[in-house]
Formats: sequence, C-alpha cells, structure tokens
Amino acid sequence: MAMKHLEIETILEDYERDGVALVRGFLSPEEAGKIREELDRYVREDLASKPVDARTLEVDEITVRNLWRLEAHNEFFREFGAREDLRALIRPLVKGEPVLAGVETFNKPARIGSGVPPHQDNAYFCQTPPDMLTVWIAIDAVTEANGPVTYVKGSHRLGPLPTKPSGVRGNSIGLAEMPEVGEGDSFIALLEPGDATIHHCDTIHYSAPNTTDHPRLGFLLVFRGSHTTTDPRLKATYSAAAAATPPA
Ligand SMILES: O=C(O)CCC(=O)C(=O)O
Repeated sequence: MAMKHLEIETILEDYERDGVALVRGFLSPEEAGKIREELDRYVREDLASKPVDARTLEVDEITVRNLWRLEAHNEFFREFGAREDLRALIRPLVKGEPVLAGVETFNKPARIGSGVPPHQDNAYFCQTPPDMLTVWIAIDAVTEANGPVTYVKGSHRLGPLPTKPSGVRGNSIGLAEMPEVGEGDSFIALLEPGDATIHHCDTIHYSAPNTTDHPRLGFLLVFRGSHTTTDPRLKATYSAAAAATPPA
C-alpha cells in the first residue's frame, strides 16, 4: 500500500467529486492472497464458535454471504485495520481521526451469491456528519458477469434519501426509489485482485446476483471520523428494517 503523494491527492479529488475513488493495486497480489488464506482459515476453524451474527448465509443456509465484525473476532483483521499507512490515507477522507468501525466481507459466491439492493451505507451506519466510508478490496477478480458493485457518481451529495425495508438478509434497508442516473454517472467497479474502491457512506451503490462459476470475494474496511455521532432518527429507521430482516 506504499502510496505516492500524487496518488493520494488523486484519490482525495475523485472521492470528493464522485463519492467513489478507484485505487488500482491497493494491495499486492501476495497481500490479497494472505487475506484470502486467513478468511478461509477463519471460516473453516473459528466461525462455528462465534455468535450467529458474525455472518449472514445465502439461501442454502450453508454458504457464507457475509462475515461481519472481523475486527472484533480476529486478531489478523484487527491489526490490518490498524495499519498506519491505511489510516494515513483515510484521515483526510473522513476529515478527522479514523476509527475502524467494521471489517467484513461480501463473498458473492459462485452460482448462489445474492444481489445487493441500491442503498446508501449511512442508512445502516446512521452517523452525523456523514464522514464515514468503506474501502472495498477485491480478493477475486470482479467482472461484468459475477456481480460487480455499481456506484452512482456524485450521489453522495444528495444527502440521506428516503429508504424502505428491502427484505434482503444482510442488506435489510434500501432506497425507497432509485433516482434518475445521468448518462456516464454509473461506475461499474471491474477489479483485479488487490484493486480497491473507496466510497462515501452516502454514495448509492448496488450489485447483481452472481450466476457464474466464479466467486467474487470482496474484503471491506469501514472507517468513520472520531467526531461523528449516531443520528437517533436514522438509527430508529434502520433498527426497524433490521428487526424485520435480521442478518442471521
Ligand atoms: O459487495 C457488494 O456487492 C456490495 C457491497 C456494499 O454494499 C458495500 O460496500 O457497502
């Protein structure tokens, strides 16, 4: 993750303008490989002993859709989220001291991986001001076919939009209505292992189910600025949706 000053400037500019920044080669293939190894080991050896809300399963009730709160459950991922090079990049983006709020996965397994409805993450995070973001790191190659994340550029400037419960396990709240998206404003993140995107918590995004034979594992780190607080109104709306469709 050795980054030059110029690269950091570009990320900051893209993030502020579009609400999403693409970072090619964020991790080396070796680093991405280490993350995959530890995720595989964690699922094989540790997950069964963790609380049920440490994961969301796909409809077969076997295949992992998401791992949640890895920073609480696993030393390797906690330490990864504490890396100073990462925190230095995140600091200007969250406009303050970064606090690691979550380490998680969106596995999108082959053939069975479910879709993610259009949403803004702050409907889940409920923070004010919305100085919170997600670093989404590709562990597998992300192609047009295996359910890439599509971001609506500039939508972070729309502020919090009306929501509705989605009924999707692991993504219980979505947009009530998708706004009109201008030509050229959709950004489909096609990524090689180790590439990443960084998106603002008000940026609209979504992904299709994975019907291919190729898994699409994403490893996510969520940060907020230490100055943000929970908005009780957003929290009440989220809690109602999560109670209707619990993650586990
Ligand atoms: O990985 C996906 O398909 C969706 C990811 C997502 O919703 C997020 O990064 O907040």
